[in-house]
Amino acid sequence: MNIHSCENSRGLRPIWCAEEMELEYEVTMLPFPPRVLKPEYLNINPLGTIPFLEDGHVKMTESVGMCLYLVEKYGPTDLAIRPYETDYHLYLNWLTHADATLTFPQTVVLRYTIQEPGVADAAAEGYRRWFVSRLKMLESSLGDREFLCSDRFTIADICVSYAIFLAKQLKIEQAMKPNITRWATALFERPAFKRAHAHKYIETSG
Ligand SMILES: N[C@@H](CCC(=O)N[C@@H](CS)C(=O)NCC(=O)O)C(=O)O
Repeated sequence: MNIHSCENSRGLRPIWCAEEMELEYEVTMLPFPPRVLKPEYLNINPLGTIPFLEDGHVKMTESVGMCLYLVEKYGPTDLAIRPYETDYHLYLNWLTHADATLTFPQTVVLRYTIQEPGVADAAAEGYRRWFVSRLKMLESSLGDREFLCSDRFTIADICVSYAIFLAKQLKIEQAMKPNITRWATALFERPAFKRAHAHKYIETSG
């Protein structure tokens, strides 16, 4: 299995998941954005996005889908919640919320503050506020629990906490609300997260 990724990207989700499960996998680290700095990567993933997971005939472009793939294909693992568990609906909701509600506005902020600064400052500011206001559910849900579902660490924590990791990279300080900060700080102390985060891109000549 090979996961193509860039530093600090959503590739952290499947790599962190693979580390928690102690799976055998390889990582190919790329410069960001690979579609510009490594155009040959488009032969592997025509979208040019990262992460990209290859596992035999399996090819995937969605980081949340990759985490689901890993826990279902290589489980059983407590990182997954089963349909008969009380919090199954929360698990599905958080996994979808992670990208459909949280990282979607962050992508606009990233694009117009880092990749194309000055082109759409109002959009960047608007989506920054949108993102912060969409954190309400996360902050209130974490008021009385250590993890998002079923009193244990799952891929819902991995997928949602990436949005907080990215908020830090984007310097969206308003995201660091008390419950979110307590939860995310503990998650990012996990050895498997640290191992995932340790993958770095090394430039080679030629
Ligand atoms: N929904 C995809 C999004 C993938 C995506 O857009 N990744 C960003 C980085 S986190 C990317 O590849 N950006 C490169 C570009 O825009 O060229 C996922 O969750 O994996």
